[in-house]
Amino acid sequence: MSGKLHIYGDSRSGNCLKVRWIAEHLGLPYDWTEIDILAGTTRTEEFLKLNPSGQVPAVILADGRALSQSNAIIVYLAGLADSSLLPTDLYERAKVNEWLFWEQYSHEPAIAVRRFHKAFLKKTDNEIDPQLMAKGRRALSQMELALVAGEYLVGETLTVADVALVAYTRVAHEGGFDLDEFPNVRRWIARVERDLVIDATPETGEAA
Ligand SMILES: N[C@@H](CCC(=O)N[C@@H](CS)C(=O)NCC(=O)O)C(=O)O
Repeated sequence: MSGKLHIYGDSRSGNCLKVRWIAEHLGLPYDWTEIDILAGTTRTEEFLKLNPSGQVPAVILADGRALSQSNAIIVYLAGLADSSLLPTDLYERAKVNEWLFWEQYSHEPAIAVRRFHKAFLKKTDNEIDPQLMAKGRRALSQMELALVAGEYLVGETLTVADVALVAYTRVAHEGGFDLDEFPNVRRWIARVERDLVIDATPETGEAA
């Protein structure tokens, strides 16, 4: 046990970057072990002891306990730091959860998965399930509508909902999605990238 947060992640993965951005935004010291998901490192016996789901991100907290699932990790870290990233008002907090669950069910499985097939596995559009484009566009349209009312997804400041959602939205074009169709979403991406001090150019241009 290092006494410091330890993140196991693939730096091309939005789910993993959520955790890094939160740690950096909150000034939490951390170590990072790079895990190459394409090399099967998440399936080794050693890694499966850390996260039986065989997925990154996974963390060992400063107190030695393990945690996985990107959104569970970022909520925990924001709570630990008593940060405004997690609203104290119960309704607002529930709205944050609404977005976090929605991200994992209706957004990431379409936008991140299509991107993975296109940018990582180099599949042609014809080889990719057409449902992914349709579902991803529906998700982007829902965000576009939500962002008519405000600058952030919940309330008037950055929350973990924005962090979770920006991870794959900002690189949706790598999955073939045209973000020009969603001007509110584009402005929100720039705002969240500025708040989190994320370089607007993705690390590799091809992340999972
Ligand atoms: N719901 C999980 C999804 C994690 C996930 O899909 N991780 C991918 C990388 S983005 C992974 O580890 N893939 C490797 C594998 O499944 O073997 C989360 O939010 O943490």
